Amino acid sequence: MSHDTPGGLQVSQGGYTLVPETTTLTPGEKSEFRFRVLGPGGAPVTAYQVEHEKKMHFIVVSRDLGEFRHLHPEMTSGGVWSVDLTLPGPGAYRAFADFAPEGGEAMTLGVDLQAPGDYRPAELPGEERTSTVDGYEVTLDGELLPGKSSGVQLTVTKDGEPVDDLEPYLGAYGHLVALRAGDLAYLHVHPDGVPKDGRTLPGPGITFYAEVPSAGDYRLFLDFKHGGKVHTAEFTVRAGDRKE
Ligand SMILES: [Cu+2]
Repeated sequence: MSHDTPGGLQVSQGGYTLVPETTTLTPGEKSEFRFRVLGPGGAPVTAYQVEHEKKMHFIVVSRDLGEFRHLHPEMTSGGVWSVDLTLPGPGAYRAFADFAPEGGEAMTLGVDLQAPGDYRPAELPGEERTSTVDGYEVTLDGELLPGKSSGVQLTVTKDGEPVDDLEPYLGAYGHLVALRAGDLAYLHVHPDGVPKDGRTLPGPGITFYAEVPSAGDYRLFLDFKHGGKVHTAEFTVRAGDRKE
């Protein structure tokens, strides 16, 4: 893993540029969002590597980190990616394209989106290690250590019982996105183990390895699949608080 600028902070990086057809959307209205990635020669990239079962992961968050969407656009002709997108309310949003061009390195490009209207940004919730979503309770254990890879474990329960039959989602039992509060730096987090590797159980625990670039607050979004549906649990974790 490289140690230069974190992902997601730039719209253009290493010769690749994220080009949305529009950056202003009507709040609360579903629209087709289209974008391209232009390569070093200026032509749209049409060949991508599959990562976590998809060629393109598209994440949209509100700038206050209160809203999170993890979408998988379809590639249409000419390297144009298309996805149905609803920005739930007025405000400023950040969209991330997480991909690896064929023959190139994985990268995450980011661009601002706007939904006009009055809004009040929400405060980032304080550190919280338990998240409730769709009747599931998810607990996060472990620390994020600045500049160091560290393991965090998420444990899923429902009605007080451990959930031990998680369903594979994007080639793992969970998919975790971590964003730094303040600038929305986008961090790659890697699951430990994959389904059917002979050692990775389908819950209730899911282990990830993350390396955060600095001390501070991070918002974590865990997607997991159970009962045929994808659920997203959200956490605030403060990195660098504890002495080693
Ligand atoms: Cu994805």
